[in-house]
Amino acid sequence: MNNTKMQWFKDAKYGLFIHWGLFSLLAGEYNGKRTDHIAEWIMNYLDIPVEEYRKLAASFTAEKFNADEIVRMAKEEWGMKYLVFTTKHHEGFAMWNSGCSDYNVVKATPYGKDVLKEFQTACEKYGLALGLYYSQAQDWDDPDGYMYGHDNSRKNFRRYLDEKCIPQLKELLTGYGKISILWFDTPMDMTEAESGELADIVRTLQPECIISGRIGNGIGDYLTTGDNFIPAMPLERDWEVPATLNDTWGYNKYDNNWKDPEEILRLLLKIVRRGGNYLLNIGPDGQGDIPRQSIEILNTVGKYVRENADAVFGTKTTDLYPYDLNWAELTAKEHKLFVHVLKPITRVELLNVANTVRRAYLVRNGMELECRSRNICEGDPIVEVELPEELRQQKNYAVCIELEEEWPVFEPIRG
Ligand code: H79
Repeated sequence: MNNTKMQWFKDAKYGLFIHWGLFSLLAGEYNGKRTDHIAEWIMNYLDIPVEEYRKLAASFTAEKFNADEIVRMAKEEWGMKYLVFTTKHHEGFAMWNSGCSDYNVVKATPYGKDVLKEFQTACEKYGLALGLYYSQAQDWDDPDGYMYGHDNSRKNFRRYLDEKCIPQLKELLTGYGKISILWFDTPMDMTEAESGELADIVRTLQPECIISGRIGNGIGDYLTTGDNFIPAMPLERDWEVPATLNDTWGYNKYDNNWKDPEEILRLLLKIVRRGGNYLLNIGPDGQGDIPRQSIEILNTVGKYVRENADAVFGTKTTDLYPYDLNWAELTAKEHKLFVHVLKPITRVELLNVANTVRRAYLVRNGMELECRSRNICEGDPIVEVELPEELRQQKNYAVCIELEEEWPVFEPIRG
């Protein structure tokens, strides 16, 4: 893989996924029936007829939508480096002014503005890389698009590709400035030739644009893990975890199963430690308003990420530390071992770390901390950092231990 092209992605670590479409208006409920599955699948799951579903567009007024504010928060409050927006989800509705399908946000809704253009403008203003989600195989509106759980055998998928998918892909890659990621999803039964055809279009029109693993047939530029699934160890290739803050991507007013911000922070650090990126989702409601709980979670995690940016960004994967620490996550870069302290502790004790330590400090303000390396009575090496009284009651801070050696040296457990 061309390393220069992937470099920004390797460095980015943390991004914002935005699921917004006509499904957001239903908010997990249609004709008194609720879905207990991911809410953007409601058309499929509750078998809503195309003509009925299309009527939703008439109530898309998006009075609360503010792309500038969402992107500002992502960049300035949440510490994120890129954004991926659902330009067309499986429902088939285009969130931009598509020339080849009037079933789009400009031509079919009272809102009438190009949502993607608004995201492009905001991303350029704040310096966030812009990625586009595009459901390339499933299209529940087009008679020839795939639909999971239905008989697709008599469909003319080629016609859908030629008349909708490929023309729309070209619009997305030529009308909205620099596109950093084309985030394909659910390849279904697409052949390697079909996936390759889409990849060639991306690579011809925007050679720097990277392609998500879900283009299918193993030809993406990086691996996309299962939704909300986190690899247990570093992987050979670049990778990204797409994840939700509750149990849905598209807005569902009945889903209150919000994750704890501390859990999200721990998962972010695990992912970063293992060399991946975390693409965290928000699902604005039908008006374009972001659930308050999402904002609160991302604000909390964002404060930590911004205060401890040196311990998150630019870190590299290293050998695995042999002990499971329930109070900390570790990250590292050249000559630095970062200890992310996630529970109150009396002192930092890292058994089987065999480095010579130069100094230690609190990442958020540079405060010097007393540290040493020695051997305990069983003979194993240990690195210790003393914590002042006020830190002992706290959690969620990072300590940097500067190392004589370039990388942490973790000794195996010998017992
Ligand atoms: O965009 C998000 C999801 O809509 C999409 N990928 C993320 C990023 C996705 N597409 N497919 N899947 C996720 C797998 C979904 C399977 C299921 Fe279902 C959908 C399980 C429950 C709803 C299909 C319908 C099987 C049972 C009901």
